[in-house]
Amino acid sequence: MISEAIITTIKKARRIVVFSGAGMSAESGVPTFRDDLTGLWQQYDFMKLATPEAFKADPALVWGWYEWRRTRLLAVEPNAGHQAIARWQAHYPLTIVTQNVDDLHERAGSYNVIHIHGSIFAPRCTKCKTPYEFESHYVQEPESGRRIDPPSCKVCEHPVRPGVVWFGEALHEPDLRAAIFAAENCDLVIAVGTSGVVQPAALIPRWAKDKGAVVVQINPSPTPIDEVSDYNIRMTAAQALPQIVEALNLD
Ligand code: BV8
Ligand code: ZN
Repeated sequence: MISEAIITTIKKARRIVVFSGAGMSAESGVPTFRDDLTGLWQQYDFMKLATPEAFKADPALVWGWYEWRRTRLLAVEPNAGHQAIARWQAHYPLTIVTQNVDDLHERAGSYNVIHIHGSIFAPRCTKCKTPYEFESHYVQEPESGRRIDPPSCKVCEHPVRPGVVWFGEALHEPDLRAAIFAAENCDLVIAVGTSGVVQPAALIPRWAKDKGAVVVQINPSPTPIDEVSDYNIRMTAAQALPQIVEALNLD
């Protein structure tokens, strides 16, 4: 049960930031990065695979991994946590800053989602940056995964790359600025489903706190965000968020 003190604090908020990580999508059946990589990628460390070096060394392995993740994402649905946030956003000024490269917030009905680590649905040319359009039909990649040569750009023939921010790459400046602006101008941050490890994203709750916001964390496990959070709800996203939105008596 979420305490009355937390609900009262949330009810007072007028400018809200929801900062989500992989745990937000876990109850939709999307493995978090803490879960072991499976299939072809079992023997790889996510941190080494999600890098420009890995793509340069073996583009087919990395592109195959993203296609495996993308096609599996097309087969899952937003969970009750995504839906609760979308309902909340229909009544309050609420900005979503997500580290997730999936589109589950949008598919639940949320809008203006800031993807600070990019999107798996927005590949682009490695050379001229032209966005690449996926074929409309898709075949879900086999469980075991496979190497797939990245497609070539339709404009300049160079290889296409996933539209995500890899480790060692700078975040897309406009997205980072929008996220910082939202954090520094809100009065409540809900940090949900993030291990609070990846920088600079993990600083978002701190930036908000430094400007006077209240920080509420939703995560079954402790994280470094515990150090800045005013309240910790030790529940999952799909358990806690519907309870919070229910208590707001929105409709
Ligand atoms: C940068 C897109 C500088 C890709 C991602 C050494 C060398 C190089 C860089 C570094 C280095 N040391 C530090 C760095 C910086 C590095 C970094 O932070 N490394 C850390 C990990 C040591 N950061 C970077 O490289 C960033 N760029 O610093 O650039 C620069 C500047 C100028 C010029 C050049 C460079 C870029 C980082 C972005 C990496 N890309 N994603 C892809 O998806 O393939 S990060 C990726 O991993 C996710 O986006 C996410 O951010 C992160 C995983 O974190 P979480 O989302 O928190 O997920 P996780 O699985 O970790 O945790 C899940 C949590 O949910 C857990 O706490 C769990 O308890 C909880 N949970 C589980 N189930 C539920 C739940 N909670 C609620 N409900 C549930 N049901
Ligand atoms: Zn090109």
